[in-house]
Amino acid sequence: MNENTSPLLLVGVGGAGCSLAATIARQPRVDAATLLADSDASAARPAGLPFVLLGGDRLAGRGTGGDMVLGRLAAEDSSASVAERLQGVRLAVVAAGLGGGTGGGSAPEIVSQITSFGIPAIAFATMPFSFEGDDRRQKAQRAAVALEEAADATVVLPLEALAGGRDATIDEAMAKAAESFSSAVSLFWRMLGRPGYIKIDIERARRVISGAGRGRFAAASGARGEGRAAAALDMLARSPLLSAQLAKPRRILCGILAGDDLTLRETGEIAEGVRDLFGRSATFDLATVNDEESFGGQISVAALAFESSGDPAAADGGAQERKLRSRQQARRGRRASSPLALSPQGRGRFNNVEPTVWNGEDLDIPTFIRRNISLDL
Ligand SMILES: Nc1nc2c(ncn2[C@@H]2O[C@H](COP(=O)(O)OP(=O)(O)OP(=O)(O)O)[C@@H](O)[C@H]2O)c(=O)[nH]1
Ligand SMILES: [Mg+2]
Repeated sequence: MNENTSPLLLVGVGGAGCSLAATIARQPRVDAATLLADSDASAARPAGLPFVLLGGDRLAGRGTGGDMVLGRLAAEDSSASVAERLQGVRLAVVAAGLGGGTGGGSAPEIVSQITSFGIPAIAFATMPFSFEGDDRRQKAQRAAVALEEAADATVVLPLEALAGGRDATIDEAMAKAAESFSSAVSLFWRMLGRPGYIKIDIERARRVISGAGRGRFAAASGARGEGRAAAALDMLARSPLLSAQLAKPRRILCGILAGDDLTLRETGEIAEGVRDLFGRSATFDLATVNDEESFGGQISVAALAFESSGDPAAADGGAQERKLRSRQQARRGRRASSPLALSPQGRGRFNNVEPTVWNGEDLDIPTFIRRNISLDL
C-alpha cells in the first residue's frame, strides 16, 4: 500500500513533468511525498522516488508517441496505482510539460482521479517553446483547457518566459526553464510545508486552492541588503511570468520567506506591494515562512493570483463540487433525446476545441456520461 507520510503530494506526469517534479523534490526541505508517472519505461528518471508506469498492457512501457488520447487512456488504465498513493493526502500539486502525449493526456486524467477523492489539486504546467512548432502548441492549448477543467487551480507557465533570454542554447534554455520552474514551485511548496508567524497550513491552503481556477504566478528569490523588501517587489513586478495578466484576479496568495530578521515594516511593505501589483479588490492571504537556515539575511516572495475567489465552503475540493454539478447536468442530459447530450451548455470549455475522438467516442465527454453510468448522489 502507500507509505506516504506527508499530507502534501507532488505528482510529476510525463517526461518533463517527472523531471520537474524530481527537481522540486531535491530542493532542501521540501517536505512532500512525491510520485512520478510516465508511460515511457525507458525515460531516465531519478532512483528512489515512487514511480507508476502508465498504460500497462496498452502501451507496454513504450510511451504514447505524442498521442494525448493514448495518454488519457493510459492514465485511466493505471488509476488504481495512483489511488494507492493517495491515502492521507490532503493537497496535491501536479507538474507536467504540455505538448506531448503523456503530460498533455494523462495529467488531466490523473488530476481528475485525485480530485474525485475530495483532494484539491493545483496543476503547474509548462507551455512549449514556440520553436517546437504548431502541433505541439495546439496540443498544449487543448491540454491546458482539460487541466483547467479537471484541477481546482491551474498555473500555466510558458517555457519561453521561464527560460529568460533568447541567446542561450536549447540545452541551457531547458535547464534554466526547469530551474526557474522548480524554484518557483518550491517557494509555493515551502509556504505550506514550514509556516512562520502567519500560517498557511495545509487545511487553509485547501480552502484557498479549492475552486480557485486559472492562476498566475510570480516569484522573487534571494533579495538582500538594505531596501531588500523593495528589491523583492521590483523582481516580482519584472517577472516575465506576469506578462499575461489575469483579467481581474479575485484571490491572491502571497508567501514571504525569510530568516529571523524579517521586520514588520518589510512584511507590510511586501504585502501592500503585492496587492498593488495584482489588484486591491482581490481577497488577500499572506503567509510567512521563517527559516533562518535557508533564508537567513534574505527575502524571497511567491505570489499567486487566481481568477476565482474560490469557495471557502468547498474545503472538500472545488473540482469535486464542479464534478457534482457536471453529474447533475449529465443526468439532465440523459433525460434529453440524444444519449450524449451534455446539457444546454453543450461542451462547456471544450466548445472551441477540436474533439478528442477515439473509436468513435468523444473523450472530452466524461467517461460516466459516455458509458451512461448512472450515479445516484
Ligand atoms: N523543462 C523541460 N521541458 C521539457 C523537457 N523535455 C520536454 N519538455 C517540454 O515538455 C513538453 C512535453 O514533452 P515530454 O515531457 O517529453 O512529453 P511527454 O509528456 O513525456 O509525452 P510523450 O513522450 O509524448 O508521451 C515538450 O513539448 C517541451 O515543451 C525538459 O527536459 N525540460
Ligand atoms: Mg515522454
